[in-house]
Amino acid sequence: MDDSKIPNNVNLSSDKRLQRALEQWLPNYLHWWQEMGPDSWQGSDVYLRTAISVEADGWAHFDYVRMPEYRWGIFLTPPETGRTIGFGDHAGQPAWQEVPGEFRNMLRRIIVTQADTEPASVEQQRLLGAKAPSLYDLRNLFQVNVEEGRHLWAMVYLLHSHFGKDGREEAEALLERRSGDRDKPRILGAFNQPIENWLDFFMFTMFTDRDGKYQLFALSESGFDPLSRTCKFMITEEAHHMFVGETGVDRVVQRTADLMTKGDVVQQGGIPLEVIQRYINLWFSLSEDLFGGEISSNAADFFAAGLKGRYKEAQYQDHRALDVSYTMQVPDGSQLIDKQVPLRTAMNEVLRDGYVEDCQRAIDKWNRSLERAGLDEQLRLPHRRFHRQQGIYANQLFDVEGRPIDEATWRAHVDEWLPNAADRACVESVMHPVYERGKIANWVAPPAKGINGQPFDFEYVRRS
Ligand code: BYC
Ligand code: FE
Ligand code: FE
Repeated sequence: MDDSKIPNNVNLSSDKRLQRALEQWLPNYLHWWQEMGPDSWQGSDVYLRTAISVEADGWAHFDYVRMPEYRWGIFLTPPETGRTIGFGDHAGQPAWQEVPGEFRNMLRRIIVTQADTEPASVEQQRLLGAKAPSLYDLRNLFQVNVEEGRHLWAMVYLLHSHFGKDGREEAEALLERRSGDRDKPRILGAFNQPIENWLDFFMFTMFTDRDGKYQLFALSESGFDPLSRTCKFMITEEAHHMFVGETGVDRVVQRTADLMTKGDVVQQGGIPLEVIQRYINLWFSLSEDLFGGEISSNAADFFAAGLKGRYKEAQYQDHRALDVSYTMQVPDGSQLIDKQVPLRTAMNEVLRDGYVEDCQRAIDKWNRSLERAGLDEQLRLPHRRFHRQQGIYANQLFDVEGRPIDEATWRAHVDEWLPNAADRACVESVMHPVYERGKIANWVAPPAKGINGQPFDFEYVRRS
């Protein structure tokens, strides 16, 4: 059995055609990684975890690795015997091991959309290594990057193994689109936004990777069993990405709070709290758009087909979601009116509800850091209608409280609500790289502990 090129737990060597197809995709992937992956650090030894199995205890192995030599593998959680479809029109029927013909296009589209976000995020984060606040943070960036690369592998495996020629073409196209490119952009909005600095990065891993968590949970309910099993394992890796974001923002807040108690934050080389707030407003709203429209026939079709469920579907009694409605506030001229819509068409909004609650939990945590520093100031989530570019609120303007406003009001206040040119310049001006062991940039507090039981002053990256 030769699984040496592509580590896997799917017995790849038993399917020679598939193995050959993936081995042909591998050099194209590596070429993409060299071109669009982390800039400058490819020859350095990085203290990384590599997935080696799916066992709950000990699926990861930590060691120094050069990123191009990272073993990107294909890991699905073990099959559950007798698994049935958990929701929708086919609830109770055996889960599909092969793609059901009638849902082939829908399923391919879901998988391609999921897949596209993974390399996009690596592209967006490509230049951050030049300005890392510490070796600890630099290592976390690269950990996130190689795992997003592995998530691309996870989806490409599904495309190659279940979608024939179209699947192989889609896998090639995933290496051809580029984040932010005018002619061949990535599919979803937030994945074409620039991540210019480490505050963007912490916000992205907090808010955008957290969309990933909710989407992966919804897909892990899928009646298409291989998709369910691959997403279940991706979720275990995703936890670290959100940890990087949530604790990253918290550490910026802690440092800012500390500087606030001593004097002027900008003069001391920190990031003012109102700037942090505006970055929250930006990345939260961009990430909310990733859930799609509030009222969506696609979402209803995905649910009916049994392809995409709700977050932890088992928490619900009724898995058909027929003859039930969901009430949402819908724009009607310059007013908002309550409207009842069929629950199946509201599935994007149901998923977003859980997401907003989860984000609020993190905000509360950051506010406790402000309280501990003895400050009265608080951070907050903007209203979900604020700054939306998808869905029913996209064609209207709303303030951070969610009140409808006119364009003149928007223009008068936008610089208070979203990062303005001065904010970006301010953040950029404090982003000096710190590559010395145990040292950290001035604008962020050190983490409470290191990675895998190592201290903060561990040599997480050995520069080549
Ligand atoms: N930007 O019916 P609608 C992650 C399009 S993140 C651009 O309202 P639907 C990760 C939509 O495609 C998780 N276009 O939406 C995080 C449709 O287009 P067509 C990624 C958008 O289909 C960090 C039209 O608008 N996974 O893993 O119900 C780092 C009307 O759409 C956007 C997934 O997204 C947008 N934001 O829902 C690394 C899971 N939103 O048909 C990784 C798979 C909507 O008119 N995707 N549109 O051409 C899905 O389940 C759904 O496609 C969506 C959209 C939830 C994204
Ligand atoms: Fe991912
Ligand atoms: Fe992620």
